[in-house]
Amino acid sequence: MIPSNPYLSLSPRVREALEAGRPVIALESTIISHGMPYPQNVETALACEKCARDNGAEPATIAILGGKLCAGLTEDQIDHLGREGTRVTKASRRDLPILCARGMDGATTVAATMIVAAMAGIRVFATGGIGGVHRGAEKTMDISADLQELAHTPVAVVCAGAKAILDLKLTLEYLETLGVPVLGYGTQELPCFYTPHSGLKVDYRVDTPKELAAILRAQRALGFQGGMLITNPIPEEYAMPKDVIDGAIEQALREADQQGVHGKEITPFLLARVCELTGGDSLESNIHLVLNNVALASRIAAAL
Ligand code: PSU
Ligand code: MN
Repeated sequence: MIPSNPYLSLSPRVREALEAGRPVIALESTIISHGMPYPQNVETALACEKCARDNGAEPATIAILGGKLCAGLTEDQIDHLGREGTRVTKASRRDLPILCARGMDGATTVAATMIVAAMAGIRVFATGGIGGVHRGAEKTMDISADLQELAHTPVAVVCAGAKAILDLKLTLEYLETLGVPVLGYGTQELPCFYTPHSGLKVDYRVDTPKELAAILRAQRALGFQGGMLITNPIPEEYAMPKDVIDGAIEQALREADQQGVHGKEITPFLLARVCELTGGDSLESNIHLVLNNVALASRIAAAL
C-alpha cells in the first residue's frame, strides 16, 4: 500500500504501476528548471520518460506543483517547469514545508526528489549529477543537502558521478562518513560526469543490474534507512575532451567567485556557464549521460 500523505499526489499511471508492483523510477525536476536551457530541458525530460518505458519502468518525474508533492507529471506540467525555468523555486529539503504551505511550485533537487520518491515507495531514481562538497567548502561550508539525504533516505540514486565543479575527493570522504555506499557500474573509477575518468576510486565495482538489486535488497534487510549512489560512466562516444571541459569549469568557477555567486545559485550558474563556454557541447553530453542513467535505473527497478 502507498502510504497516504496529504501533500503527496501520484499520477494515475504511477499509482497503478506502484499498486501492481511494476517497476517505477523517479526523475528530478531541478535539472529541468535550473539545469538545462529551454527547450532542450523539456525535450530531455520527455525523452527520459520514453527511455524509462522502453526499458520496462514507469517514469515518475517529481516536482512540487501548487504546493503538492507530485510524482508523475503530464507533458503540460513538464513544459511549464521547462518554460518557467529559474522562476520556479529550486527546492531542496528545507524548502518543502514552505512551498507546500504556500501552495507554490518547486523544482526538486536530488534531495527533495529522494524525499518524495521515498514517500511514494519508489526505490530507484535516475539523474545526471548529484550535488556534493563544493571546492573551497573548508571556508564556505557549501555542502549540498543531497549528501545528507543519501545518508537518511532509502532511495538508490543512479548518476554519472559528480561534476568537476565540485571537490570530488571531499565529496567521497563526506559520503564515507555518512555511510553511503558508492558503487561503480562496470568501473572501479568514479566517473566525472562529462568524462568517465576522475582518477578517484569508488568503493565497489558492480557489473549487473541484478547484483545492484541484490545489494539494495540486502541494505533493506539489514534495516538500513540510507540511500546508495550508483555511478554510471558516460559512454565514451559522448564524453567531452578533458582539457576542454576542465578549462570551461575553471573559467566558470573564476567568474562565480568574481561575481560573488553563492548558496543555491552557484550550481545553476556554473552549469549554465559551462554550457555557454563549450558552445553547447556540454549540453549534448549531459543529455546522453542522463538517458544512459535512466536506462540503467529502469533495469535495476525491473530487477528489484
Ligand atoms: N549537478 C548537475 N546537474 C544538476 C544538478 C547538479 O550536474 O542539475 C542539480 C541537482 O538537482 C542537484 C542540485 O540535486 O543541482 C544540487 O544543488 P545544490 O548544490 O545547491 O544542493
Ligand atoms: Mn550549496
